[in-house]
Amino acid sequence: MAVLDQLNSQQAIDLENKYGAHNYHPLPVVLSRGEGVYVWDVEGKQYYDFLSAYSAVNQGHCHPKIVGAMTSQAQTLTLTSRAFYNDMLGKYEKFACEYFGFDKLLPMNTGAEAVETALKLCRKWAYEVKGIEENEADIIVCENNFHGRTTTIISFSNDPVAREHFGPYTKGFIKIPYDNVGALEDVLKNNPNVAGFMAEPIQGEAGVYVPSEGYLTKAKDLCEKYNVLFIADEVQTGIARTGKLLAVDHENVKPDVLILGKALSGGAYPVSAVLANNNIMDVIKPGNHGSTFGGNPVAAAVAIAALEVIRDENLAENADKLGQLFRREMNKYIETSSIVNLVRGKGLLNAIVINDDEDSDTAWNICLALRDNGLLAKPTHGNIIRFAPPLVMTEEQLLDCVSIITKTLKQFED
Ligand code: IF1
Repeated sequence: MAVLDQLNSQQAIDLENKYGAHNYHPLPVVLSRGEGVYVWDVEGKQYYDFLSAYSAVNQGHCHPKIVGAMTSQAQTLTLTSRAFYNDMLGKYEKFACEYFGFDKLLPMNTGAEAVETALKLCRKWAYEVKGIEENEADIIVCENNFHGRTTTIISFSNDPVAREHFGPYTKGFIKIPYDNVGALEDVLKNNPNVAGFMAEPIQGEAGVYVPSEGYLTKAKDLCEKYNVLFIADEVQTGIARTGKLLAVDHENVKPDVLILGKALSGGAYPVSAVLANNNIMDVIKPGNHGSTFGGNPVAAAVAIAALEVIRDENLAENADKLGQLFRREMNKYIETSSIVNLVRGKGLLNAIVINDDEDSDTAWNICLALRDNGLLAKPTHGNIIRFAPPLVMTEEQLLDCVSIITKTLKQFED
């Protein structure tokens, strides 16, 4: 078999099982093409993509403007490393800083790298600006968080599957319940060594938990009161996914440090970023931090195009409108459903809770049936199914998806 021979689905799955580390348990479908809201498997069957690569493909698969920018730059200059300047990085940094309203941007590649960058930035600011004793900085995080899979990040995870047997763990993190202002204030009041508070404005992997109205505002106010950096991890909720450019925009909250990834590139290329104002970002000096590919010319060209698409195609407004339609239509079904308890979310980041135990395989079986009916989604934890289609979806396509979802769920009704 030549390496690029066309495979059928089972052959592709067998190759991955034989030669690939088993660090995922994918839904059994083998995709070979994507365009807009659709993907096709190797046998040519078409599906609606209702996961968008966990909100990385907000602009739709293979968006021509993004692919065009990537192709053009890839034929010109792909990588210089940061040992030298290049003519794309400064343009991207200026564009993105003005786009999100910050003084500076530190370019990285993956979401986890950007989270690690934000944690290092927060600690250095704490020692050099706030004046916390060296190596004593604490950063507050939330229970049931998901910020990536590096050793430091899983050190403050409470997901045993992500955390166990990867010790020893990094110190300097305090966990509090999500959406609990009192718990945040208690820690801030009693711990002078807190450098920052990092949170997802909506907890994605935990099951699309939307916090109470005003939570982000109160959290930011407390951070200001106690001179602590508010770090918003918008890797999944950002880039128009929740119906605003950023999820924090629903409360007009400006984080001290903003973490972006995923749809910052429209899913075409690994691009992530940390944004902050000079009083914070200027603690970073040459040699403190970086990455071979961070800020490369292709990433810069792709990110500019991806952000222009979000703006020019009004994708935040579309996500807001279609998200309301989706929850309205799903709630009509839920009124008479024995299998779904509720639908929750903001914009086009939604989830349904299946009326079965956490460790049942009902949600998984529902996703297999959705696949057979032409729509791809995957459970988050246990009995919760996340629904996150590309933001370029039309109302007609969304209603088609709602009918596929409700028809499929009815197959599991008592
Ligand atoms: C996988 C989860 C989602 C993220 C937030 C940082 C990162 C992520 C809020 C790290 C990444 C991805 C990782 C991907 C599946 C997906 C995921 F299921 F893992 F938890 F979306 F909820 N902050 N989330 O959601 O970004 O390093 O991956 O670029 O690991 O399977 P990354």
